[in-house]
Amino acid sequence: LEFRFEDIADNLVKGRSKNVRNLVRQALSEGVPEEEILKYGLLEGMARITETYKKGKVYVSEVLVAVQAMNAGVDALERYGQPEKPEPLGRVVIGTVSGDMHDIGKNLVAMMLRNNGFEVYDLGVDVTPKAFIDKAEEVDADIICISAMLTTTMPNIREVISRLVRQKLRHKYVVMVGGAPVTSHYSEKIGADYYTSDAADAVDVARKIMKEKRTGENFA
Ligand code: B12
Repeated sequence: LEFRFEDIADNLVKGRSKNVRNLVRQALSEGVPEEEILKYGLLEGMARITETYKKGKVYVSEVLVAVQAMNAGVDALERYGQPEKPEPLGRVVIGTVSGDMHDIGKNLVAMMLRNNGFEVYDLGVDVTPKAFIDKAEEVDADIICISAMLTTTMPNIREVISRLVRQKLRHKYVVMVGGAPVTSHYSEKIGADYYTSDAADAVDVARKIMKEKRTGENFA
């Protein structure tokens, strides 16, 4: 059977994880670029379920099974990544802030970074400032990526930064922030280093950060 993006989106909306996983694998084996599978298949499906949810036409439980199917698809994409892993481009600690359970966007950022040569430590959701920092110290991270999806949890990004400052560790890490309610203005206001609006930009910025870091070290 010929592969169609439509089938991925459709199965995602219906929460059919197994079908989504198989379709993603099929697409990959047929050489369909990862970004296209993500954009026209998985994200298209997410956009549709979000739309119907907003109109009150489906229950949260149905959104949750769709989210599971989304994660199954992302997982299939991720496992396809190159097996021979050379020296990582950089180390990233990523998570969603305290009180916040949203992880789809954060997972995408983690996956894209991983598939682009970064070593990624994903702490999951509801991550305390202490947990972010302890992990960064433990793995000698270069970048701390913080996600927040609610206006009520967005201030918790600032808590991570304040704690870094208090522990006199702010200079050691580049802080990149994102999530639906976050803006570049807010990012600046709370003293983060970078804001990016999507996973692809996050990769570009992370690459740039590492390039600057290496150049800096050469001159130091
Ligand atoms: C799916 C969803 C849920 C799922 C989450 C499942 C999961 N595992 O993630 C469930 C049903 C559990 C849920 C619960 C809630 N939700 Co909700 N949810 C959404 C929804 C529909 C989609 C979010 C999503 O995944 N989008 C797809 C991804 C790909 O996009 P993204 O997350 O924005 O990520 C991209 C960028 O933002 C960026 N990015 C994200 N993180 C990071 C991090 C870094 C470092 C970088 C660089 C970039 C980056 O890159 C990503 C990829 O390109 C949004 C609506 C919306 N329009 O956003 C509401 C939404 C976020 N939820 C909302 C609310 C209110 C809630 C609840 C409080 C509802 C309730 N009354 O119970 C609870 C809160 C639970 C909690 N404590 O966290 C509101 C938030 C309003 C606000 N301004 O605060 C929204 C906006 C819906 C709305 N319009 O009311 N939700």
